[in-house]
Amino acid sequence: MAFFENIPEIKFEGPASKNPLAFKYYDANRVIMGKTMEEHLPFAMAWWHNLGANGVDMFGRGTIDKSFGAEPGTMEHAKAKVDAGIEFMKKLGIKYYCWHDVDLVPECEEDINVTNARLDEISDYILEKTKGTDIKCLWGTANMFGNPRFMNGAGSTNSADVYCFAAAQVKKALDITVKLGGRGYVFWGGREGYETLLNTDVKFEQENIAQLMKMAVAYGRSIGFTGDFYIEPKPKEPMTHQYDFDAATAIGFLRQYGLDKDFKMNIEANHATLAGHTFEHELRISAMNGMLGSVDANQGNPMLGWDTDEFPCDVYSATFAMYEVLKAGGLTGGFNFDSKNRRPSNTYEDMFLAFILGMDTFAQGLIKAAEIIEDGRLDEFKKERYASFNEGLGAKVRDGSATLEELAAAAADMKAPANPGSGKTEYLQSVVNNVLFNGNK
Ligand code: XLS
Ligand code: CA
Ligand code: CA
Repeated sequence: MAFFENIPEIKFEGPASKNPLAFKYYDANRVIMGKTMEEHLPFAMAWWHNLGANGVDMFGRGTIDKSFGAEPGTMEHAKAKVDAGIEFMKKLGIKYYCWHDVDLVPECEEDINVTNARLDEISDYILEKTKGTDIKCLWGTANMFGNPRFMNGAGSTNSADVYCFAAAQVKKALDITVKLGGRGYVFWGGREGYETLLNTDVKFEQENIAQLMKMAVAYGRSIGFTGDFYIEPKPKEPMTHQYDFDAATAIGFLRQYGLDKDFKMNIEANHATLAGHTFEHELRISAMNGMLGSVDANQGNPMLGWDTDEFPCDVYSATFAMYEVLKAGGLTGGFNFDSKNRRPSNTYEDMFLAFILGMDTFAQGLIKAAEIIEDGRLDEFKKERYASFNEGLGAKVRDGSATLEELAAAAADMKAPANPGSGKTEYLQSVVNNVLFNGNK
């Protein structure tokens, strides 16, 4: 059964096309810096938003019909979502998908064994339906934030019983990730944080989270999971204080508990901006620590202070992000559209238009980031800017042989340093604009 009968296969038609159901920039086979666009941009569909989110918000009911002809909450509906998802991905040429356990099947509140049996059944069904295609899992995760049992946290809970359920969900989600050939496994600490220190032992909670992650690594490796574990940082929402505030915080945590060899970052653009950073900042911090794994591709809304998960349309942001990704040599994961249609964009066609927007935005970002690198002016300026560390005392600082005494003696000789030189922010911004709009008359 086809769900999107009126939607054709989405093809590349080029920037001059006015066809809404065509790519203007994403040309899967176009080669940029030695790789095809498809290789640079392993796009993924987020099961929860695309097949689940129906437009419900704090103030109103759903506006978008995601029943796909079946009764929500049934296995029939779970299977209809698989069918719809595969048809959707095929029409867009998307090869990956991401999921939480409870996006795949309805959870049985009374008995986790029933939920687990449903996960076995749906993963068999996904494998059967994707056989002969190149559609695969990018990453899986356990939803350890929605169920009321996690109200005080999952790995950070005060209850050892709840902790067992968190562990059981992680174990099962890892089984299914491996079964579906996933590249990665995500920990997003939705409830791993606190509201008030008056009731919270932060050290105790963080140690328990680390222990859950250690057990996950041990188990994952024992069942043949060779991919990366990811932490997905987010500073707030739902908790007031979330432990994985940003990449720097999460990387410090992983190093402290000896988890840094198995974990990388899954950087979400909207979470970066909630933390008061740019998307590219979070990518840079991850990459320079050897921990850039995967990306949740979306954007926030600067007018609103929460996690709006909008489809990315900001070409500047995508360009700066792709500059970081290209400099880092690419992702081991992919670009998961953790993005949802706006509530009034409530047709099936809107689902496709949103992905076309997101894929074209990242394609434009890739094209322009490669042009910035090939242009060379930014890299050249940066190299020059630090040139005083190439020789003399600067070089001794870099190789670790300088002492505080000799630097102080040099300062005494100099009496005052020469002006360190202009940072040239405005010039560099104009270079970026020049590259971005070099086709304009
Ligand atoms: C929520 C997060 C979540 C993770 C996976 O803000 O983005 O969806 O990506 O649990
Ligand atoms: Ca996310
Ligand atoms: Ca988000």
